[in-house]
Amino acid sequence: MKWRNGWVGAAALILAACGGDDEQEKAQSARDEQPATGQVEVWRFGLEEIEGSVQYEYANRFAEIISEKSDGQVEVRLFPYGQLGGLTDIYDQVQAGSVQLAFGSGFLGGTVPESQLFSLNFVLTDDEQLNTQLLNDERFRKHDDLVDAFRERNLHPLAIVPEGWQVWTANKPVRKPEDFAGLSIRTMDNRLLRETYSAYGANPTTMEYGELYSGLQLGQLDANIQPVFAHQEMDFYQVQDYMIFANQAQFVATVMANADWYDNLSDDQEEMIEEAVVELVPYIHDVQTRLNSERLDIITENSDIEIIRLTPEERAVFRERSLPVRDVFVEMVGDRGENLLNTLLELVEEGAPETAGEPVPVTDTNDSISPGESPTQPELDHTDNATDDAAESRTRSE
Ligand code: 6CS
Repeated sequence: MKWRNGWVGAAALILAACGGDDEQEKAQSARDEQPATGQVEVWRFGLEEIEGSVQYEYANRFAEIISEKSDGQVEVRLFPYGQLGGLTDIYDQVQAGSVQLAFGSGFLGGTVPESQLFSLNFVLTDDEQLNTQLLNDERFRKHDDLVDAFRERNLHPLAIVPEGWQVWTANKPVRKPEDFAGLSIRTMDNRLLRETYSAYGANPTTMEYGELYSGLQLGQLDANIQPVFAHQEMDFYQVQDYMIFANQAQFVATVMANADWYDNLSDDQEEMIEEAVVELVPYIHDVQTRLNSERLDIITENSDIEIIRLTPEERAVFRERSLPVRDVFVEMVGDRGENLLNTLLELVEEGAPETAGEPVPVTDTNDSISPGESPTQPELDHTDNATDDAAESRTRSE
């Protein structure tokens, strides 16, 4: 299905216009879906992405695992992007409990400000596989400050899902901050991203995901930031001339549950969910690397888009510009955010996940991890990324 007409945005507006009554109807219909004794229980899972995406593949496998573990007593029903309205409509609905589970990424910053941590650039390592492990290390994934940040908004965080590098596209080449001058770049709706791209010299502009193709096509925007699979899936690459790999950040989404709903699950059900999200850590890493690589092939076969890969020296210039934004993050979200940032930086420096689910090996090819094998210590080389950051921490100015 192609989304270039931006009708998701229209659907979002219509849903938003329906307001509270609509929310109540959805909550009622969700209650109606719950079983009488002996019937199948339905868990509704809202996605920020369409079928064929990383989030869809994750949720689909999650549904299979839950069905198996519950002997068919629980059906996880997926609601791909557009079916529940726009991005913030999804978050509203999981907070209200009309949807029990949902993904939340960049736009979630308005609901859970601490989640903007995942938007900071040059915090993680250059190794995607290691990043997936670090983010799902229990010392981070179950950190009290992360859990509290979500629970304060009636949400409960379950898993952290990196979906690949955030890759820039633009209608002119970008190799240094000066090249961003005058470029209107679309960011997801959070202040951290706006601060970051202002620091890079661009003009950040927020726009709903479903309206983005039109925004690029009509020239309202000059540049975009997405993982490769999304540039292809949503046709964005067709209206851009350059694709720039700076490896400055992963696209990171969280899987979250309505907190009241989660608290009322049986111990067995909570355990099923925990086992599923642990099993999905290596699974989704494999899926995202495969999807992003396959979709890059499609993009290069079907277009003349020029691929630019920044050199370490070029990346270092952007990294330097990104560092003060860490202080903005801490100013915005306070001690909780600072603790989380420092925990993540410490894990990055340590580079050895304690419990990213099953022990996760680092393979030679660096493109596949699987459960059940002993982890090996990776040779870390974060010369221009984050190893030097734990010492530097966020408080360079202190
Ligand atoms: O840019 C966005 O708004 C969306 N991009 C992706 C890859 N997933 C969801 C997110 O909302």
